[in-house]
Amino acid sequence: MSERTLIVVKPDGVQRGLAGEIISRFERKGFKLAGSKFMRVSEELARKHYQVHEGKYFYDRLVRYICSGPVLAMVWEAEGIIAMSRKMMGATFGYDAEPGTIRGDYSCSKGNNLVHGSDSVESAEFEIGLWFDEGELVSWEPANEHWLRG
Ligand code: YYY
Ligand code: MG
Repeated sequence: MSERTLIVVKPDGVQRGLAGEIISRFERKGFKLAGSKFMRVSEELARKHYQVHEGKYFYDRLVRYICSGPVLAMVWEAEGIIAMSRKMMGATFGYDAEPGTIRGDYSCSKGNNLVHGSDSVESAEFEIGLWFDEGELVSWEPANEHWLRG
């Protein structure tokens, strides 16, 4: 069963010119892109997106951070993508994320961490519905599907 996840290149990832690198890693892994948009995040969207963290000491800072510059929001698809993409992103902050992961390779910050990825099927469904309209998502068959999923 194919699964979808929301991946967002956060403002620091965009400003540092790492959007292409992050796309490239997911693309080469064999994930399928289902939608993308380059956008500014409204405070309303940020607060809803991070509602599970409401009340935590870092919540307001987190909302300010995701709204602080343009982001690249994407939906990617593959069987098991949520677990795989979380491994590829690494631990929450780059200072303790493993080398070889996106955060481990490109960040040593204790506040900015380049990328967001949904952490469960339920959160992916909630987040994709929040960020994208159904009509913005594309279903398609990559020509190399047979080699990727064999
Ligand atoms: O899913 P992930 O991004 O790895 O971490 P979460 O525990 O969901 O936290 C969301 C977001 O909050 C994280 O990307 C950075 C920020 N944050 C923080 O600023 N300080 C913390 N102690 C924990 C999380
Ligand atoms: Mg999370």
